[in-house]
Amino acid sequence: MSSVKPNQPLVTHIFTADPSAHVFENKIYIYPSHDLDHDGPDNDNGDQYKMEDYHVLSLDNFDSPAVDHGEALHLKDVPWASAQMWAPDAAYKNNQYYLYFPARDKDGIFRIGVATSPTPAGPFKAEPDYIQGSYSIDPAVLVDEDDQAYIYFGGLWGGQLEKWQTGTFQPEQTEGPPADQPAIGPRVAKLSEDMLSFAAEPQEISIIDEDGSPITAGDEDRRYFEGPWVHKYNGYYYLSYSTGSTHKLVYGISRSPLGPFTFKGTILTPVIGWTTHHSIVQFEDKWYLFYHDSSLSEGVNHKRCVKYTELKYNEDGTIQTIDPYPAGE
Ligand code: FUB
Repeated sequence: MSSVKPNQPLVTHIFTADPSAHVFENKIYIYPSHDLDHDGPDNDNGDQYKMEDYHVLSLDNFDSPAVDHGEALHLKDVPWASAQMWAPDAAYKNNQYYLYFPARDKDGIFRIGVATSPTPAGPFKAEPDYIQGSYSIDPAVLVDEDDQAYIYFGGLWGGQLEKWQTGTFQPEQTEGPPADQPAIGPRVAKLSEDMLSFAAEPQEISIIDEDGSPITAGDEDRRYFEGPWVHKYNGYYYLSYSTGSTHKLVYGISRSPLGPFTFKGTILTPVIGWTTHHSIVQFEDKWYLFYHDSSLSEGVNHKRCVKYTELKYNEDGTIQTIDPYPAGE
């Protein structure tokens, strides 16, 4: 097996997407979605993303090959779920590893579940029910320096966040707010000490511009779409996410894990394929962006591959914009 290279697929024997990377036990563990190869419909509802299981990948370091640890959790072993195991994340606390994942429940509503394992590679055992009060997709968990864990989540369109604008599920509601009104924000909830439930009701996160005005729903270059990730750098919380219809990864910063987050700029310009989704992790003295594109399938939206590249900060703490296809590579 050859060592991984920046801007190249981490693995090619399966299609992978939505990489959540963490350093556990001095290695880099990556928790991706596992894209299925099929000829079904491709639409704005995300029906093409039919995933049924998770594989955990790991790297000893950036000079080593990527190891696939095999199936870590399958849909058939999640009692409450019926379909579409989308972008997961993992966390470590209480001497245990937790895998957070969205899936449709038996009524077709996206919920977020949790599964546990004594080891970072799994296999994971799912809790019997989804996290009460959870909804939508793309969980990302930050365990803060004081050990309080926060879960961020939410996605528009197929991720159903428009349907929760009143606080209860409105199946017919597909529209977001008018273009000049504040955009729908991602959600955040404190997790309980045992990491298995919400300690408080989820709150909507506000993303504002430098003048303090909310980013509006019509501002598709900056408004939240899906795929939240929160990391800390120099005392600031960085919330990064996908803009969906404009295909960028962008970010804002805050002094609080609950926001509001002030919009700062673009991390990654558009990749091959419709979706863009990422995580940011420090390994030794460098920072890395894990992301995906559809290059391995020459552009098929639901046949994606996970990649990484180095991420650099400017002296003022802003992030340098990354071109996923640098000249000469
Ligand atoms: O992989 C399925 C969905 O596509 C994810 O949940 C979204 O973030 C997008 O990448």
